[in-house]
Amino acid sequence: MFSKILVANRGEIAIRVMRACRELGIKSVAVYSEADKNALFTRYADEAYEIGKPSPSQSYLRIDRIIDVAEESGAEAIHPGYGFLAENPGLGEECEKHGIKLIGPKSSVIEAMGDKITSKKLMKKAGVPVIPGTDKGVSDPDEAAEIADSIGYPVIIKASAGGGGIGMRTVYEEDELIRAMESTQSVAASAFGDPTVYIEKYLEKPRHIEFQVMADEHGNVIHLADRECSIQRRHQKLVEEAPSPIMTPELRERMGSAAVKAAEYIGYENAGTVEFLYSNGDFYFLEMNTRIQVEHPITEVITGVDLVKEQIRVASGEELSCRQEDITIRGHAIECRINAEDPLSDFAPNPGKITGYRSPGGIGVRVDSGVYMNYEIPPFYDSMISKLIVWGMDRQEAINRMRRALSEYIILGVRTTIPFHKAIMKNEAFQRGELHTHFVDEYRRGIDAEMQKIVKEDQEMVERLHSTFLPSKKVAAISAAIGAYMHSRRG
Ligand code: MV4
Repeated sequence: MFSKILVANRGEIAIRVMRACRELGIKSVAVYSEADKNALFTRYADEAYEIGKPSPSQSYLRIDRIIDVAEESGAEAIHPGYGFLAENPGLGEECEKHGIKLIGPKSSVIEAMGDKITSKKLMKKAGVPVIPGTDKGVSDPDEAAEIADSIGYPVIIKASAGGGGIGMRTVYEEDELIRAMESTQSVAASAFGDPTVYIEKYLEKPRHIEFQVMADEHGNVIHLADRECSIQRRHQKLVEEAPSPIMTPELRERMGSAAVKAAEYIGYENAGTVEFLYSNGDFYFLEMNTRIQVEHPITEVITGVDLVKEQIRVASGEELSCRQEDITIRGHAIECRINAEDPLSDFAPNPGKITGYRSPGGIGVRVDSGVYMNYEIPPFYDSMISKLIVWGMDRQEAINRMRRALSEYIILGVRTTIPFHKAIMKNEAFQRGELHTHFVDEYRRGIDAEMQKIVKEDQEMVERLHSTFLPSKKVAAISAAIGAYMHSRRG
């Protein structure tokens, strides 16, 4: 087992990884940008090193500096978290050159899954269902028209180097096809430096259902069930739940076996996610994410498996701590991503100082967060500041518990997505589990109206809170100082 791990990330995920390290008796090393001097994760780490300017390209993406810190501090392994370098094959290659273990799959596998045509081809060969269409680049307009005709409109043009929704266009009739191809090619060329596009049948209102997989370096692969991530906006997930409301033991068996087959076929190691689109009873491979994901806690909550500890164990060469038969699902979990964004102004980022903070608790509630009272959220990074995760015996209890936890959550000083989540939890279609990837667009008017009401009530509440509990600035300053101290205390 490793004795020291460098965490090449920031915010809540850096803390999540360091928590696993601490439980395993492993020292943790933080690397941080100038903008993150006062961030919680730099205090939580056993050692912390500044590596550059706020801009990610000058700090969190600097493979050379991160490797230097690993060598200087004597870290034997690097955990990349999600985002930043997590799916950059270059990090693994450099680690290998310096005799450092990267906690993740092999670079060649990350690279193969990063190219959508390559991954689709591999999955088809592995016998995993893929969306009808091509698994090769298409550039000839006549050929494109023929393909679209044979699969039937609507179709979708996708960039092979794309992902996360950039470089995609839907086409409803032949007239639009050529123009859509040209525009997708040019977007792909400028965004990814690769103009290759392919064509698929467009599924109109699919569900996004993904499977967590875990593989060791001895050929053992298991899945840890499903998550439904259909509640998203502009390809940013907002609410995730496990299991999917439509899952049955039979469907889980079929989709889970496909996910395991996918991972086995490509020689996968460590934690990964196989994404599917589900439509009208059928499911199709979409993408594979070769990292630990933001929403991993809901899987931990229903399976009881600590995925980050498991990542560290298998990276050190140990076998998986459990077999497929040992994985059982208990109850239901929901995660709400709390972003410093104004949901009433088109989710505009709203960084700034957190002037008041009180996180929810009680039975079945987990908060994974990187913030504390009086912390200033820097404007340079993504706006997620906290994840609120709840568990219930069933979906209804989880929803009720999430509503209760959201009502306890106090964040002052910045606008957050909490009102959006309160509105979603109250939405009747959500409560019925009628989810699809266009849910937020479809119910936008109702959600907006509900949010207006909630924000107004919250403002009145804050005014009452100030007049009853915080009559003087001094009291607020003292409680802020205690809060910051408690959060930065070492174990
Ligand atoms: C699709 C699709 C419908 N049909 N492919 C969006 C992200 C990108 N990586 C793949 N995406 C989609 N591909 C076909 N053939 C709908 C989407 C899609 C989507 C997928 C997952 C989660 C959210 C989404 C939101 C809009 C569109």
